Amino acid sequence: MYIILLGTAGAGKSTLAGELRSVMEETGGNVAIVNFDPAAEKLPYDPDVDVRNYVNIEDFLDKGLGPNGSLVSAVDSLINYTDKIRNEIDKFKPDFTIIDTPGQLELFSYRVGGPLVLNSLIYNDKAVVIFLMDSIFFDNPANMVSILTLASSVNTRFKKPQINVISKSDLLSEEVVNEIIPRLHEEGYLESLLRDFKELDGYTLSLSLSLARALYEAGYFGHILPVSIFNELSLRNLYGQIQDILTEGEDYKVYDNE
Ligand SMILES: Nc1nc2c(ncn2[C@@H]2O[C@H](COP(=O)(O)OP(=O)(O)OP(=O)(O)O)[C@@H](O)[C@H]2O)c(=O)[nH]1
Ligand SMILES: [Mg+2]
Repeated sequence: MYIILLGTAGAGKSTLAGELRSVMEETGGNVAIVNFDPAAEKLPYDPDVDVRNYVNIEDFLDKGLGPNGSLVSAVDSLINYTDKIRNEIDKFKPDFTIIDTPGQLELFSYRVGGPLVLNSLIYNDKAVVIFLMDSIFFDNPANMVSILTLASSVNTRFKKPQINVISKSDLLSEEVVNEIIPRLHEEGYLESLLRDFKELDGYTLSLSLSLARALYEAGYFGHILPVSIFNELSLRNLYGQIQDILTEGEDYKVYDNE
């Protein structure tokens, strides 16, 4: 079973990969981590499987591509190695495999290559997407709409069960944690925040209101979970939600939009 960590650059994916593995292994599970970032330089964990052993970002840079184009091409080229990578993962016989992806989110939210490669790797196995929404986006309601719209875009690409995590939640104010986040799923709440927020020009307000309405109408507020690596309970809550979706009780298909 796969846990795919996705999110904007610096949202905390790699750090969460290592911390989540520790919490998951406390209960006796066997967890493998795959570094899926061909351009990663330093990782805060020791990867069990590493795509840097299959593609070399320098080869793409040498062909004259810039750093962003090189990463896109390097990830696309992983399609040639997904069988080998899966075999390598299977040798660990993991209960769960965490995939740590690059922060260049366009790979997974707008292009076809990223989802294609990951779906080829996952093949017939179950998978959950953890989308990390950096806490910096929760400073005002227009930014909340932007990041939730991006989360919904990832969801339409992958069509997998998805938990939207607010990462680095230790950096949020108490008001946001205790009063705003718990109410986000209430129909119309985000729109009321937008109307009360006086700093938006007319165009931004009108566009944000329409997007917020569309998110509610699509029923997009299922799982939003604040998580901090400094709060072990939040990591255990995340693990609990992953288990609910992948292993326990409720039918996996309930979350599967396919
Ligand atoms: N305060 C706080 N900082 C965090 C938390 N999680 C990660 N960070 C910090 O956020 C920064 C970025 O973390 P990474 O794990 O490298 O983020 P990433 O999403 O893997 O970044 P890219 O791979 O470059 O996209 C690091 O300085 C981490 O120490 C958290 O829960 N709280
Ligand atoms: Mg990273």
